Amino acid sequence: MTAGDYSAVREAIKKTIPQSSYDDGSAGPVLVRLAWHASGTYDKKSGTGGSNGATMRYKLEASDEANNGLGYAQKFLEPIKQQFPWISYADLWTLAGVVAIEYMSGPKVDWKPGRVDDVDEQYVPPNGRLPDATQGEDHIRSIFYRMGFNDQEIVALSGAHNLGRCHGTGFEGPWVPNPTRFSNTYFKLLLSSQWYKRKNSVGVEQYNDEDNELMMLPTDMALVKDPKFRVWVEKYADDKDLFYRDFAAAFGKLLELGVIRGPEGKAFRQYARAKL
Ligand code: DDH
Repeated sequence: MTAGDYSAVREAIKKTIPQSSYDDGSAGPVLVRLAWHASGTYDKKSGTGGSNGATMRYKLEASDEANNGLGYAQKFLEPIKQQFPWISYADLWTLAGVVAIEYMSGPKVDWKPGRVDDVDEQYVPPNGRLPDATQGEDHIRSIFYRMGFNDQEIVALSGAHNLGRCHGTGFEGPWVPNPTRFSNTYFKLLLSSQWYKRKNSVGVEQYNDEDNELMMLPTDMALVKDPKFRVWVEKYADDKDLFYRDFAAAFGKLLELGVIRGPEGKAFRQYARAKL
């Protein structure tokens, strides 16, 4: 096995995506969420957080409530790490998100290797940097502006809720009827369905369609309530190609947040960067 053979790693990731006894028969959505949460801790002002370092391996970050359920994703990837010990966890987790999106018929997302794992525990970002689903547009903006995204990119990224479901964070259910196929259905449903605020089986408030089969989070509903976000929801509901292009660009940017690269593309260790 040649070190640096990322296409072999991609193949191994593809093989691990079908999981007959997990969720909707697919590890794909949870792998996408792992890549996102590993990256979404970035703070552009301090330059801390982000995917470099795979700091979710540390207890502090793993125990952030927002990361509930991501142990499954890490477990699915562990045999691949054993098979290809030369790849860093930080590269593996981000690559798995990219491979999963494409596998589920989403767009190709640019991905570069070079992230490193050997960061000191003191550089683990604090809890609370990921979005809280019970909140609205102001919160969404403060979280994503902190990472360096604009309104259009926020809406594009939110389209990842075409995938997967809620389970284990208090919210319940999938956003779309086919949660293992990437598409712009989420945006279409946001606009076309009637959404009713209801308490789910554990008493948490969420939005459900008439039959209680599909759901939206309060933060998802904020995208149609806020006029500046709504413009983009409408565009992406209308134009799947535009959504795919914008999603690929924004997701690629997300995975690179905080990854400062040297001349050969190798990422600097976070502690080196924090001293800059
Ligand atoms: Fe999300 N997300 N997400 N999300 N997300 C959940 C599931 C998934 C928020 C909250 C939740 C993004 C943005 C936001 C995915 C990808 C992305 C769940 C349910 C909650 C809660 C978890 C569970 O119960 O298991 C909030 C709030 C936001 C926000 O923007 C305000 C973004 C940007 C992405 C992305 O990938 C770019 C995916 C995929 C899932 C499905 C996971 C699964 O296991 O299935």
